[in-house]
Amino acid sequence: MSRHLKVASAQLGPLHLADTRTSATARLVKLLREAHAMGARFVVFPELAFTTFFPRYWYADDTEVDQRFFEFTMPSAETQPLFDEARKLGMGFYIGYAERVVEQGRVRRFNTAILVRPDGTIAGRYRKIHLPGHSEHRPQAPFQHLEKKYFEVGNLGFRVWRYMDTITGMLICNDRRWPEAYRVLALQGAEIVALGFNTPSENLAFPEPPALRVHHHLITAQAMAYQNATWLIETAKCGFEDGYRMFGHSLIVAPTGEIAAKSVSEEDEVICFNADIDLAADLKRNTFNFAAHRRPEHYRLIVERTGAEVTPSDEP
Ligand code: CDT
Repeated sequence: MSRHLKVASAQLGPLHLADTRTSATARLVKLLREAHAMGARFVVFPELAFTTFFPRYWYADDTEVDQRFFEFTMPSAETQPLFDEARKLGMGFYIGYAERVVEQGRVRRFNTAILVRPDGTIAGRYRKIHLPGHSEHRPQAPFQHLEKKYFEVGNLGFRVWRYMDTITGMLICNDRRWPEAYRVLALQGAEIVALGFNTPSENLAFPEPPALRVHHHLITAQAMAYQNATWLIETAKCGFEDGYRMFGHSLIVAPTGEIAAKSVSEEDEVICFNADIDLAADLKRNTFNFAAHRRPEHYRLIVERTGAEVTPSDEP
């Protein structure tokens, strides 16, 4: 008999600077209940789900940033109601937040996601590895993308966990543009990849039609799910946050590369699908039977070289 898990993506509309963690948590609890009413047992919430997408703002003072946006503990008094409600409903969830920790006597800040079991305990933690944007203030730009200022590169690698009778891995936002991240999860047997995102509708680096940005989001999601034979749940925080727009298009993608469900708004919205976790079995036994077909001896450059170098062959 094949395994099924009813999964949901709980998209958040905008969170403004004036919004509190308490009000964000109340919205997350409402979405959790909605997902439960739809029959879902696992819910994926967005990246940095308790605050506005603050890397768009320059703050010189770390203490202010810590107080406004970073979580010193998870859960905290303000975020605890989400954990309590999930435990009451017997639901697992993924959620992203700005994590401030002291490790070996040093303050460290990460863009983090956790996987929480239906009993409220934390099964896994992932700290974002691909940090987009810049670290210096660009006062001329319409907004900032300061992930390289506010966060360190994650130090926990790409991992998967036994979770709700599946093998589940986590990624965060920009990771979805990098095939290497998914492949490392797939090589550990990932059956589900959960990912939250905040993607500005406008490209800071060069002019790009907003529709093309959505297109890139969709084609990467479909390709990554198929090429790695995993279910993929990608959840947006979106809409106009204090006037800065981010797109929605939260997704549940099957291992076949088909979009099983997609959000239609840029507001709080739940989408849900009863995922057949074993749908990937044929792909994993055949087309993407890694053991039979991968040729890592020819992939060495992937780990030996970071940036592209023009190195044409002298041989015909
Ligand atoms: N949050 C995050 O990582 N956002 C980035 C924006 C980069 S613009 C190409 C993303 O990849 O969606």
